[in-house]
Amino acid sequence: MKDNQINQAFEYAKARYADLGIDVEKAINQLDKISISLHCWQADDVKGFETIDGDLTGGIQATGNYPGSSSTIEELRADIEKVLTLLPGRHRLNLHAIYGDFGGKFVDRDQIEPKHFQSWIDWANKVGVKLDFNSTFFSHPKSESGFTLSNPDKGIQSFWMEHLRRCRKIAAEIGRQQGSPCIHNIWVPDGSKDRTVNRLAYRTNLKYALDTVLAEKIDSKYLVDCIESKLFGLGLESYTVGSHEFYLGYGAKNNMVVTLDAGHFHPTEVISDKISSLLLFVPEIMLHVSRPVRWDSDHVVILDDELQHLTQEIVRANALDRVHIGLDYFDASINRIGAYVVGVRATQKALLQALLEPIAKLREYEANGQNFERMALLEEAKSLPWAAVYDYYCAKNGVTAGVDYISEIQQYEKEVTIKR
Ligand code: RNT
Ligand code: ZN
Repeated sequence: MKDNQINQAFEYAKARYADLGIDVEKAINQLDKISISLHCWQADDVKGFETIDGDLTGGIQATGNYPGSSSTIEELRADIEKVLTLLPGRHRLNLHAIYGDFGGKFVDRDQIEPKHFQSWIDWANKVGVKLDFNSTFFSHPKSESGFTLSNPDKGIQSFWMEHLRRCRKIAAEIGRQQGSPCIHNIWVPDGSKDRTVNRLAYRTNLKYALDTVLAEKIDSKYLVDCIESKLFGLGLESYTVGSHEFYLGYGAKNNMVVTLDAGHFHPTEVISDKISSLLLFVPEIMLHVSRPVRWDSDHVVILDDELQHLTQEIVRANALDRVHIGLDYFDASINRIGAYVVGVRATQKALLQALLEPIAKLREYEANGQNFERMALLEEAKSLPWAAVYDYYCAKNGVTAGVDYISEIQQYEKEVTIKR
């Protein structure tokens, strides 16, 4: 896009919004403060860098075989650096424990240490991103029975408890070195394909494992743990130990951050409506912004209605400082750099629209019982020139605006990823 087009459109947008009493510069400044946590696993279809090759398990699946996936730490870092050049704002990178720098050696999950992530910390510091972390309870022989932390076999359960313990230490060390708490997400795939007669037993085991490991207090200056529920997984359709009720109860009781993954609920159930409830009962929320499509919970995020409802709920609740926004999807059927950029930009656009909402007027209408007026203004707000504000925000940050990032990604594909 040409600079003068961007500027002209922005001036027009600014005036249109000013007529509604909205300050676009303020909205841009608010948007600029929101760091989105990019999931490292879109770059390589959730493979990671453990030396033992195995399939992706745990009821999740990346379908497609588009060429150019990263397969080394260097390639993955280069891809993320490329992605960051195409995004306005400062963002975070969300690592999984299997993405450690293991130096070509096999290091089992109950043996990992902060030193395996030191090169990540150094890299992140160099490129100016903060890191978040996830323990990895899938794609491992000891998770094949379907049960990790909830396993009735004490040996297997304690193996995973040790993994969790070590992941918390690693995340805390990341947080200490980066001077910003590292958010550590706990998701276990535990569940069963068919009906179980031991629902309570597995949940009791999971609660015991979490209670025991989380009892080891770590300063929240360094580490913030969060817990993620799910409805079902592939091959784990009948029962999930860590259900929504389980973790909502656990989080409310223990004052913990709860993770809401947009793809982990019934097809017509949405996480946007959960924000205002959870905010009353848990300290903070972590989001895994994703896009469910039928059985899959992890399609690339696009600017759809639910994404807009989600960001509207966060902004309307004045909760930007209590909701952490991370992405979680994996699509192996398209250019993976493109998948990141589309998802982050969609999320930013949804946030910007929410920040530009004429909320005072809308609330005034609602208080007066003027429901037609509320509906009409909500409808009009959808087509206000927010895209011009986003393009301007990109340009101001020295980032390609509009469709131009498509050719930049094609170029990177030609020069880098296709040669892998
Ligand atoms: C799985 C969960 C979980 C994973 C990542 C890889 O359904 O959403 O967050 O996607 O940990
Ligand atoms: Zn998730």
